[in-house]
Amino acid sequence: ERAEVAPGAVHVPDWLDPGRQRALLDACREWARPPAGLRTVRTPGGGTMTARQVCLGWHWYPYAYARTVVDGDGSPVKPFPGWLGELGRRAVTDALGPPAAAAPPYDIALINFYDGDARMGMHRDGDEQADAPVVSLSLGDTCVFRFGNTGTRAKPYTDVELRSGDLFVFGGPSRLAYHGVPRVRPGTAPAWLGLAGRLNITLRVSGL
Ligand code: MD5
Ligand code: FE
Repeated sequence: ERAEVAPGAVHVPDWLDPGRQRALLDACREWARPPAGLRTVRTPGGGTMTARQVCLGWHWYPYAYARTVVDGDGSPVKPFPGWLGELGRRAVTDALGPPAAAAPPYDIALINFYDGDARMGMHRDGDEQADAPVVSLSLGDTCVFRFGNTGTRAKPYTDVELRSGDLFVFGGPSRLAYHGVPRVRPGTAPAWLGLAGRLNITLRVSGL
C-alpha cells in the first residue's frame, strides 16, 4: 500500500522484499569498512550524533558536503554506485508517480546506523543544492519517525513507525520539513535479516 502522510511525503511499507533487504544490508556492511567507513559525526557545537554514519558519492559533515572524509580518516569518499541510483528512481516513481521532466541522477547516499539508544533530533535537510525528493529506506529494527512542519521545529507532529523494508519519499512541499527519530524499538528486526539495530539509507541529489 501507499500512504501520503503530508503533501509530497509518501510512505510505502514493505517496499523491499527480503532478498533485496539482505542484499542492501550486505552492501552497507561493505561500505562501513575503512577506508572512508563508518564514523561518529561531531557537530560544530561540540555534540556527538548518536547514529553513526557512512556516506557514498559526497561526504556529509555538519553542515556541508565534501569529496573527502573531513571528519574521519581523510580518505576519498566511496563512489555512489549506478544500481543505487536506479533504485532511487524506481522508488520515486513508485511513491510519487513518473517525473514530469527528466530528473537529475541521485549522487549521494547517507547511511545511518542506529543502535537501541540512538536518536535523531528534529532537523531539516538543507545542505543539498537541488530540490529532488529524498528517498529513505529502512532496515532492521522498527523506529518511530517524527514528521513535523516546514516553518517551525515545534508541534504538531505526525509519528510513523518505520519497519524493515519500508520506503519513505520526501518531495515537493515536504522536502524541507522538520523531522527526526525519537526512538528505536530494540529487538524488532526480522530474525532472517541478521541485523541488531536499525539502518537507514537516504538517497539524495547534491546539485553540486
Ligand atoms: C532516518 N534520516 O530515519 C532519517 C530518514 C537524515 C535523516 O533524517 O537526515 O539522515 S530521512 C528523513 C527525511 C529526509 C528529508 C526530508 C524529510 C525527512 N522530511 O521532510 O520529513 O535516519
Ligand atoms: Fe534528515
